[in-house]
Amino acid sequence: MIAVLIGGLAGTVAWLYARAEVSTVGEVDFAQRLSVPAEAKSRVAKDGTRVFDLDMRAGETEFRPGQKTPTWGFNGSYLGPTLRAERGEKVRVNVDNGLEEASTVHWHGMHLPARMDGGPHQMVEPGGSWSPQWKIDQPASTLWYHPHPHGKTEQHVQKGLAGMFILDDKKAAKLPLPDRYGVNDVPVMVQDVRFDGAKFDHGHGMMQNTGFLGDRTMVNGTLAPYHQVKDEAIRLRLLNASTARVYNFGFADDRDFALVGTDGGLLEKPAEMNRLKLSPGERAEVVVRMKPGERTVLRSYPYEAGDFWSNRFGGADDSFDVMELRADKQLRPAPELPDRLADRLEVPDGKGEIASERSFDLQTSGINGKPMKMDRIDATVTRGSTEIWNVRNIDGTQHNFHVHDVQFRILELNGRRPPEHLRGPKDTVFVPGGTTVKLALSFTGPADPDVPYMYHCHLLAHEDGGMMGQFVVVEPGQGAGKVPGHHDHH
Ligand SMILES: [Cu+2]
Repeated sequence: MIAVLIGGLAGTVAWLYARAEVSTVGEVDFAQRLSVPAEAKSRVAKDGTRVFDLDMRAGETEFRPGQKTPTWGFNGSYLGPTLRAERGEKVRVNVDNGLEEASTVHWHGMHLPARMDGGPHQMVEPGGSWSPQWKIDQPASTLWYHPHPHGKTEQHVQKGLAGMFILDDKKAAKLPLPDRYGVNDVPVMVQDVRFDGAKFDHGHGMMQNTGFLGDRTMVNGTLAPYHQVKDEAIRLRLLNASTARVYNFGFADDRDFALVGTDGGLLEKPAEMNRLKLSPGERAEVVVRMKPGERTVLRSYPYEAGDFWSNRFGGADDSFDVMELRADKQLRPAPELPDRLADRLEVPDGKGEIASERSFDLQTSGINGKPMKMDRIDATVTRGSTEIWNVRNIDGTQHNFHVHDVQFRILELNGRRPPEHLRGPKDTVFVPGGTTVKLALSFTGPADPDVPYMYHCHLLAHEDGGMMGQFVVVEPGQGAGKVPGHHDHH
């Protein structure tokens, strides 16, 4: 009897194991032109502030002909326009919530005051509005925006609420990098999806401990996309906008590409590579060179996630044909990349005074053994100080770590200097099983003892489940204030 049960269980596990691997390699027809999100319209107010309008709304999107999928979007039915501003500008975004439930808009990667951050303490009620404003004070970079309501972030992002926020600066604008938006400087927001008839199927698979894993990918909301390339070099602004899936990008012909930027801006110098891993929330700017008339496919390859179990049930064995690049018969010439992109990175190198060294142990059940609590401040940091944060995966499940408000430098990965793709400014870092990262972060303020910023796992089901903590930035000698436990949106 027991033997039959065990045999049956083993059979079920074997069946689930075989079924868990997903591949779309060689199966995608690339029949749809890549959709490029519009650049958001803005106006400049009398005081010089650049003003954007974003409204969250429900709608329907025809990803496949004749199939209307219920979705959410900003200023449209799915995803949102690309916001764009320059360093030194003041910006304001008028956010209107046209949904039937409360949500928020978080500016991922942005350095800004805590009450403008759009975390779970800045809920926007249905029919309500919110107008955060701040001054852009960080280098040119590829940031993004998405909701951050506590416990519901996965659902709100999956329904379609996400968009890019590109920052420019005068130094970066002078570099010979491809910069024609949508032509040779292209947002590539990658999401995995699964359909159940016309609808999205957001169910988590059996034994999948990282959250939702889809069976196919979209770029900017386009299934099976191709992009027509008109220049010898094209810059792709890669964003992993998936809720749990990690991508290991490369090209089907294994060509090299140049990594020029990470989450928070340009690297000191371009780095040639043929694989690049991005966990949810991470970005990378890469420049790919093309020859006239050729085609190549952006692919996601299997990677090592730690153990056998994570590899199969965490999606690391999966592979996807993500997007095809099709070069015109004649291409506009593009200059070689410069040897240097930035004089110095605006992230601390860990060599100056360190005010505090902290540990963050990651487990699905919570960070440092505690699930998120809205009225508990987990860390109080002093404005103007630099800290070292040691982040450790202690449960073997794949996680990553995202810190609001700051860009950090990864000093060490498992005790060693990190590889090139982790040497730029970062706000999110992949921390698979058995991994420790040592980060240097500077908190430049402003101080606000009453409103916290978040740090959390950006695998959204983990974040929603409590893998999140809160920190406040205070003036020297000041303590943390009181943070409300509940938002008043009943
Ligand atoms: Cu996690």
